Amino acid sequence: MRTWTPPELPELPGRGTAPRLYNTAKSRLEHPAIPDDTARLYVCGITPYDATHIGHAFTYLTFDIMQRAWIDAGIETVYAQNITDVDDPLLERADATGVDWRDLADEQIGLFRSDMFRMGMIPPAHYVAVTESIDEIAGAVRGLVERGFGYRVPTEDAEGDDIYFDVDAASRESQWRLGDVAPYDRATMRELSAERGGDPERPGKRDPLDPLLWRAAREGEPSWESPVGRGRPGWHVECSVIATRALGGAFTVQGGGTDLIFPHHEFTAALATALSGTPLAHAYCHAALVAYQGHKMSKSRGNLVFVSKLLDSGADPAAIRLALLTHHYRSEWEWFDGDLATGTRRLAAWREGLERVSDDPASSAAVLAQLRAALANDLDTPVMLATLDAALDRGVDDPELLRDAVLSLLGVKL
Ligand code: 5CA
Ligand code: ZN
Repeated sequence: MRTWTPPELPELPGRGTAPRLYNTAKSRLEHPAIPDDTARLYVCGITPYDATHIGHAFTYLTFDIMQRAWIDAGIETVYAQNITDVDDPLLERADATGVDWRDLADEQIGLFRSDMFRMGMIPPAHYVAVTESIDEIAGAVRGLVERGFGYRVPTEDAEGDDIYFDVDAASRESQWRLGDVAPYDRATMRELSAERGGDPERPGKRDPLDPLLWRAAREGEPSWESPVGRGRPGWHVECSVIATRALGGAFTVQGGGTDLIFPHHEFTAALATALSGTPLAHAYCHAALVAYQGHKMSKSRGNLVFVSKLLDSGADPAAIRLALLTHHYRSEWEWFDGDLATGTRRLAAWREGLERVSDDPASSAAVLAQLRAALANDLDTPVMLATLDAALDRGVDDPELLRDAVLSLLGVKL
């Protein structure tokens, strides 16, 4: 899929260090392996309807900042992202609004692309829609069945069978174990599975947690002919296939919001490992969920604040970035309508600070070193913002250097 024009990334003198990151799978901070000095990052992309809300923006900004940290440390990055452009909630929305699901997806992908461009996000090198990858995904489902990790469940409302992943077989016969990614007990997993697209109650499954690999064609639903029957892919196998085709196995970071830890990232890892014998990623990093009006900002609840609406009403993208970067990516927080004004005030103060003539200016080189240290410490953007507040309040000796540093490391144009 077409992406968007990359932002300007000025080169800075010297070098940062590769960031220490919190790996959900290990529940600890670590430096994920970066073989060949190339960090490979996969971030789960949107299901294209109701995009782009502030929660989405916070997640994509987290991984934009992660890449800026790697780039500043002299590490090459390869970034891949998918688009879940055929999925139950998208189809339901298209039905409910009388729009063709493809038109809804296209329109929303266009809107997301324009939001990402306006927000100055680094675009993925591989931007792949599920509908562009059906053959490869169906091939992977066939491979899983052939290896004894997939089984058929008869359907009442379709001609063919649905196909499920056998969690127990994979736990016994592959390198993956249930819980390798998600630090939850089984009861929690079962609850989350029911909440997040799984079907623990479905009769005929070997284990309630077994996730869908292939859904046989139903009347009125999109479907494709394939070696595993006519139908469409399940969610997790889509990301396993798109990620490993773009980045290979054992890539650096698999990312997304914390709502994807289970079942999605647990099972994308399981399926990729069962298929290839190689773990999916070294680290699994997650952005905390943004709330609004007391609840997680979510399409299903409808409590959404759209980036495009803020931008169209005149918000400076740099002010939106600052409003988001006030929060560390691992702290849950709630968006308040006054947050944009706070970001706008900070941006104005920084712009003024760059012009300030001071007889005791802060050293821009020293500030850059502090910014790099905070960035390397699990992307500590609140500390970076506080550092800049103090320095720009005082005035700096080399405004050009600081302007470049803020643009390069935070994507904030002063
Ligand atoms: N298409 C799937 C991933 S394969 C999906 O989750 N799509 S999504 O449109 O629902 O979300 C896109 C990304 O935004 C995901 O990484 C998700 O974890 C993240 N996200 C969704 N809601 C929020 C929120 N309220 N706060 C932070 N991140 C969120
Ligand atoms: Zn995904």
